[in-house]
Amino acid sequence: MSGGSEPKKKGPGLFGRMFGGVAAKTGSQSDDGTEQRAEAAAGDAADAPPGSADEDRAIAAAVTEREAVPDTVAPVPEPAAIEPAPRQGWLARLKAGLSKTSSKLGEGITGIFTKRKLGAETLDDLEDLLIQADLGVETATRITSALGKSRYDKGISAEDVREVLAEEVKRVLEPVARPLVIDPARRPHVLLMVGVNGTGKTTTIGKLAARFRAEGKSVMLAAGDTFRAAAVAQLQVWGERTGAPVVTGAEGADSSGLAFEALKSAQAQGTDVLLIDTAGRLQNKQALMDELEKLVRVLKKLDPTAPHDTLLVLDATTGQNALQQVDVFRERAGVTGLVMTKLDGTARGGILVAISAKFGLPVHAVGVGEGISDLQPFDAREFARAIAVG
Ligand SMILES: Nc1nc2c(ncn2[C@@H]2O[C@H](COP(=O)(O)OP(=O)(O)OP(=O)(O)O)[C@@H](O)[C@H]2O)c(=O)[nH]1
Ligand SMILES: [Mg+2]
Repeated sequence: MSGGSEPKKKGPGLFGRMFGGVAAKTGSQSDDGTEQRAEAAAGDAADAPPGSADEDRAIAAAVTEREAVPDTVAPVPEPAAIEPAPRQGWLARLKAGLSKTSSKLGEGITGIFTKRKLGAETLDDLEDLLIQADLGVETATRITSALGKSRYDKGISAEDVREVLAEEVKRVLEPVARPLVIDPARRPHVLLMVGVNGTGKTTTIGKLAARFRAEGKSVMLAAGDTFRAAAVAQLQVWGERTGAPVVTGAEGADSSGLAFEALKSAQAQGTDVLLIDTAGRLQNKQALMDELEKLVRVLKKLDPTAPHDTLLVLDATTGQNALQQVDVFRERAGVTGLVMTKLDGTARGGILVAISAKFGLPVHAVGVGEGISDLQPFDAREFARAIAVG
């Protein structure tokens, strides 16, 4: 095994710089809430395509309903101390999470290439194995043709095959491994978090908020998951931990109106980053996907360039369904980048390779645990080696 197990240095580390004395802004954020809500409704009605009177009525109703319940903004706590991210340990967790995939691949490759020569038959078997590991037909074919064209005309060891696999997987992942870049010219840079239920959206928001705060940025969180009170409470805990104010609405309130208010407030305060949480939704639920489209439309009334990033959070244990999630969320919510969580569990990480080959969307970060520092930038080489070599 080569130097693949050695964590690559990534500058001073995401959490390396501690708070630079930048306190979260504490100005009142909902004192003109009624006006904002009215604006949201009016704006939406004005922009609605012809024949969408129903939608206008629905928005107006939602806004009226919200007016009956005063919105609150969680009190802003002192910024909590955030531990620097231990990068050693991270790779071990990634490897452990992907060990099921890598050992299955390893055993399979050993089985195929022990006592057999490289040829059409062994390559077919390898292709099947790679497809079973969720890597996708395109990548599987790419790997087998790379091997077919290789100099290994007679014997090839299982180790050699795994090295070729690592190299080809890295080649697929390298173009998509792109860090999340916050544009300092935008105040705020708006990040919208979307995905199916339970993938880790809220947790990822918390981890990102911690990272941005550690970089000295001011951060605001919007509790756009208004379906469950617990979801709001969960985000408030992250707000407390990271010293970021949380804009909340009443349970069942219109999430577009809430996002609108949060953006207006963040604009007024010159906040650097606004992170908007949304309720989990299955990609095949039309009404819920419509709601997400509406949320994006409403944000654009205040800032036509917002949201600046729409991140789809994928659960690494999901498998093939993740492909469909990307397809639909990209189409309906304009997803600009991906975050894959739970790579510390019994992950089926191969799917990220298939997704990358098919969609080419940036993969900004991966989650390897529930803790505040368990979100790391996506590293193509480390991931490829964790899958292929173990
Ligand atoms: N092991 C592990 N657990 C994670 C990771 N990210 C999130 N979780 C856990 O996954 C569960 C769901 O996370 P949430 O952040 O609530 O997910 P969500 O997408 O906001 O869920 P909904 O709002 O219900 O759609 C929680 O128990 C998290 O602690 C990760 O990278 N690794
Ligand atoms: Mg959530």
